[in-house]
Amino acid sequence: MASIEPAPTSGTPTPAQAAQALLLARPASEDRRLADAIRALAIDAVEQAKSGHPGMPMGMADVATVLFTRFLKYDATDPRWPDRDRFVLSAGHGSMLLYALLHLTGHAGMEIEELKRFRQLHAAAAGHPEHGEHPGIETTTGPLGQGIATAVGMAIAERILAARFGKSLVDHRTWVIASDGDLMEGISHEAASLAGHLKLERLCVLYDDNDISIDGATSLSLSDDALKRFSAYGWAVRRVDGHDHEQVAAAMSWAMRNRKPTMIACRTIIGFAAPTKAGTAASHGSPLGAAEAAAAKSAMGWNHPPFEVPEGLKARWEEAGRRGGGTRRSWLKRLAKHPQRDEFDRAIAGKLPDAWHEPLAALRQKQTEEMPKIATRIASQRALEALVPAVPEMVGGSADLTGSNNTNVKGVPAISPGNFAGRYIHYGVREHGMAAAMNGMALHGGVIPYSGTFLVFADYMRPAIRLAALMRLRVIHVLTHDSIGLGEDGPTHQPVETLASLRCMPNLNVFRPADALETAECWELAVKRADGPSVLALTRQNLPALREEAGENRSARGGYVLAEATGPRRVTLIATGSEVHLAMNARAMLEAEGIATAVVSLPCWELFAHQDEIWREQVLGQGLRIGIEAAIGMGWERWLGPDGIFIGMQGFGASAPAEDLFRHFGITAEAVVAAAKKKLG
Ligand SMILES: Cc1ncc(C[n+]2csc(CCOP(=O)(O)OP(=O)(O)O)c2C)c(N)n1
Ligand SMILES: [Mg+2]
Repeated sequence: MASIEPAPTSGTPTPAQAAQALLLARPASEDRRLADAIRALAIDAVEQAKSGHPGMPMGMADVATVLFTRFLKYDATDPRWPDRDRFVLSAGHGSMLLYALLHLTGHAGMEIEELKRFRQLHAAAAGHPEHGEHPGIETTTGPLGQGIATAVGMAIAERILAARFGKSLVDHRTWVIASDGDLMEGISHEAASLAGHLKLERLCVLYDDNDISIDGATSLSLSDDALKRFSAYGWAVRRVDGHDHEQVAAAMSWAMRNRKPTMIACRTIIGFAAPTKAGTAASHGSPLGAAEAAAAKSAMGWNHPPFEVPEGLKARWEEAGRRGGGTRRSWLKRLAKHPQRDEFDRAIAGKLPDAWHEPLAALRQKQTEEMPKIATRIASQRALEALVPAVPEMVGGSADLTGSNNTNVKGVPAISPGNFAGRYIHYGVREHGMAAAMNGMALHGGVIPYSGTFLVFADYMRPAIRLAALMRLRVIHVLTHDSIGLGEDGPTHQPVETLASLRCMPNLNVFRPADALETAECWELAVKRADGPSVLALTRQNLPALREEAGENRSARGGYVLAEATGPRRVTLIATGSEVHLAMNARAMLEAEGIATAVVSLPCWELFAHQDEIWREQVLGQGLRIGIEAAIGMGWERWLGPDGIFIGMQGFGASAPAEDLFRHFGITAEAVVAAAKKKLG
């Protein structure tokens, strides 16, 4: 029988603490015990690490227990089984909840030693859940709001694959635990609105409705009614007592029968069982402290040494971890006999079809014959026309700019509410939600998401792009209208600092192709890249074709000499995208004056940076280096060295026809020639 220890510090119990005392005074059911094991492990790991967040795992332990012992479809012996339910801990600060669940259910690689190393270097049990650290961690979370939006993408991918391969292979759900902070974040609005619109009925959000965030009571900053909000988005909603296992179970059954995405608001007490800290922000993000930790365990009637779970209880948990074994084995049998088996395996493994690049190679060849003068966004559409039919897992989209981003391919249908037999998504004006959903699709597997918006709005997606880079996900962002070259829409729409800000992000490849041929090359590289995201920065305005041979993908090395100097090089003009043809014009003028000048096209800095240094030096040359890009120059010193010259933007753009803007801001061949001659003296 559990008993309440006197609080280590005096003070009147809060209403939450009084409610908790009543609950803990009852004889603990076996289900409560299962949840207590989570609480005890969370307390111990945070104490040992001397940092971490005990409150959320303690508050949500009951809900998570019901999910993992009765509803979630999984098999701890194979955490990557493709038809498993996806579980996303959006409130990533509660990472110990996930680690405790993985441990208790018997996942290899999350033994008790791992929990003892919580938050230490190279531990799978990192501060926040990190995808790749353990196969049971479906996604990296921590930046609030990302998890719930990522889960929307997982749920979309599930439906798309179910439409493609049928219910016998793809038939699973996505479960999310989200906190007050997750729901306060703007991205949760985009994600929930999209999920409601698409009728993602297999998505269930378990809202940790504990009224507490870091600053204190959520009433300090929040008066929304989350249930009404989600209901207005087209979700089915319910509120339950998050410490009542049967109420939670009934709501989960209801969610599984529902034809809408569901949100179950679970009323919980943060830090449940801690006598003085429960129900307060004090339990959110720091160790309880030895006295409070001991008192919490005593309140639960938990009499075991740190990190010890009694054998019987551990056995019950491990049994839950094997619950899905039979279902998984029947699924494997169905897969073995399935006519689309090879195709399913290939798509899930992220392997491209054998001849995927052939239509693209043919397009590149054709482009050298036709030398089209088109915008790179149009060239991108032509590349997609070659790629999308050849790579059935590519799923496109745009944040309401389909006609501007040219991300659609004729004849490829869009998905619509309840109908997922399509390969294009109208994300609406929800860039952030879109980018996070794309991460979820890539994480789910079997889908290669690409989609578009204007380059300047990369800032609206940045947190999700950052997670894609961190998680090494194959997602491709088509970002058009990439400079002042977009013209009249003016400085709000003209990116100037965006390229630099994207290039400084680790593991993101930023492509800025110079013509139609380079665009096809960059697309090939982006699709081929299985270990990270790519951005394609593309023009609104037409650009001349610059290359006459298509054999080798020259963009693959990130940069190359497009036109060599006619004599020993005195000048190297280094440019990207729309400024490469300008460099070619300047070269012609300098050469006409007897100044031997080469032009280097540098479509992808990251790939170029990976090349051998000697080769790079040869490409960039020993003469005067001039960088040309219609953007701010930060970062260019890397290629130009201390004596180089940068021709580009110094500040924001302006509203005018593009040609006037290039003249106004001094980004012209004449300006390049003048700068070169002045420097050469
Ligand atoms: C985008 C983002 N902003 C801020 C934080 C820092 N942070 C971590 S948890 C949290 C809020 C805690 O409240 P809640 O989400 O309700 O979690 P609970 O305390 O109930 O576990 C904040 C602001 C974050 N992780 N992500
Ligand atoms: Mg909270």
